[in-house]
Amino acid sequence: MKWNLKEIQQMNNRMQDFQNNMLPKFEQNTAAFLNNLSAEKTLKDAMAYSVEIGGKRIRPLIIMAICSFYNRPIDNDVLAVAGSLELLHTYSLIHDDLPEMDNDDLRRGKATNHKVFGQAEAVLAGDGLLTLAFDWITRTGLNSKSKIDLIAALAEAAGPEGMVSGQVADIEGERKTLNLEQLKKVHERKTGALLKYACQAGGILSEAKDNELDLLVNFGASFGLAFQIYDDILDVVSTTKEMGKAVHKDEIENKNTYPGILGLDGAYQSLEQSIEEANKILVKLNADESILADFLEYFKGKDSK
Ligand code: GRG
Repeated sequence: MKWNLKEIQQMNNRMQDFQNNMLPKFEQNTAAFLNNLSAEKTLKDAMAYSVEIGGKRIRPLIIMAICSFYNRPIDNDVLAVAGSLELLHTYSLIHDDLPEMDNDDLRRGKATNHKVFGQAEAVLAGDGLLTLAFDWITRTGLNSKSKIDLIAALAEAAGPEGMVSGQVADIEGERKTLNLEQLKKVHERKTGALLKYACQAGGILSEAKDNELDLLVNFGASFGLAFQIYDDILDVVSTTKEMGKAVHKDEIENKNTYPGILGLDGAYQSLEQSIEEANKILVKLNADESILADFLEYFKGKDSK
């Protein structure tokens, strides 16, 4: 397979239409909610800065795609739940970029939060976004069960049983050489947990049946794994300009990665396997020809093996 970054990053037309349709509503709603926040000006500015400088919005798009698959209208409740996940994800990026963690100057093509607002403000902007994420779910017009299910699932995904532990394991892993199973476990929590939650949230909002919710969560897990492998591959094969963040850091910092353990070809093979797993789950959901299948195109060049 000859992987061409430009082609890999090209979405197909249906996905492009979906994004053109969904993202303006999402951005408008999220910005309006943030703007209405009654908080210290610097805090509000720092929070809005990192959310509004962009990002692919993959997690909210997954939520909206699952709702669309179930013909659940993309109303203000869906937009709030999708927005709340982007707030939480953005908090994790702000904290990850801090000097005490990954020490990055560039994120989403712009200066990182602490470079613009200072370290204390960046920590607090992250704290604000994390807390606000849960607040936005409580303020929806959803029924109590859906709200509690969403809050519980988000807390599990983002908290010490999910992303936070993944981040700790990742930092500690830098001092040792991990095997593939150990690396997979780190990433299931660090990157996979929020992507799994995105699928779960879409299912909860759409009142999917229990067996379908299970399949959606499994899809999220395979998608999350593919997402991380792809992120590792892009760190090797892409440029800072293309990515909007520093690249080649994994090798310089001796990080445990899929290309590091398996070689670049091996990493591509693993990526392919995860995509196939995810696609098999979509078949079980009768969703393999739906917009959800287009998310898998995100990882593929047009000249796939
Ligand atoms: C600080 C608790 C805590 C967790 C940080 C998100 C994270 C955990 C670390 C980021 C480091 C990293 C590069 C992870 C790999 C995959 C990943 C989560 C990439 C960033 O997500 P994208 O690609 O970013 O969706 P955008 O900017 O498009 O939203």
